[in-house]
Amino acid sequence: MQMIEGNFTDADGRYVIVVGRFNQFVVDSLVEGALDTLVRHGVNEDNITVIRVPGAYEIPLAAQAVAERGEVDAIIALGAVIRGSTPHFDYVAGELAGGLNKVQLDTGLPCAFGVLTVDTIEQAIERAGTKAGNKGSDAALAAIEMVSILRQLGE
Ligand code: INI
Repeated sequence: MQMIEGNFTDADGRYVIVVGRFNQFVVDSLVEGALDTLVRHGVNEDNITVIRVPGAYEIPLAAQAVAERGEVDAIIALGAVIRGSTPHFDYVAGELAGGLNKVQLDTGLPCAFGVLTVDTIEQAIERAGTKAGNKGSDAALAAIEMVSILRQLGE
């Protein structure tokens, strides 16, 4: 039997964090978590780029531009989409998830999904470095793992 899984010991790739600035109070903690996780797993700070876009809706287009330019091993998408009293949430979150997945499938570049899609600000805060962990950190780990897996698969 052959088992292929990612490891976290040779995280020396080039990472781009694409972050939607909307709900910045929460999002800044996600960025902090992602940066901390990348660096503590051995990624050189010089190999990390942070791109700030207006909101989550803009993330896929920026991610696509990054992927097409090359010279990157993974993208980490961060943001916070918080439900309001109108259907706006569904459009933003839906287009974000579909668009980001399209980028990773079209280009073969791992795009980790670290965008909170929650009903309340409290739920967002819980997931941005308080009692439910830090989804920015989780997304960074997923990115490191996918880089490792794709390398083993010869990509
Ligand atoms: N963008 C977010 O990242 N989170 C939100 O909660 C949000 N809400 O609720 O409106 C949001 N909207 C902005 C959107 O992402 C675009 O920036 C905007 O529509 C301009 O294209």
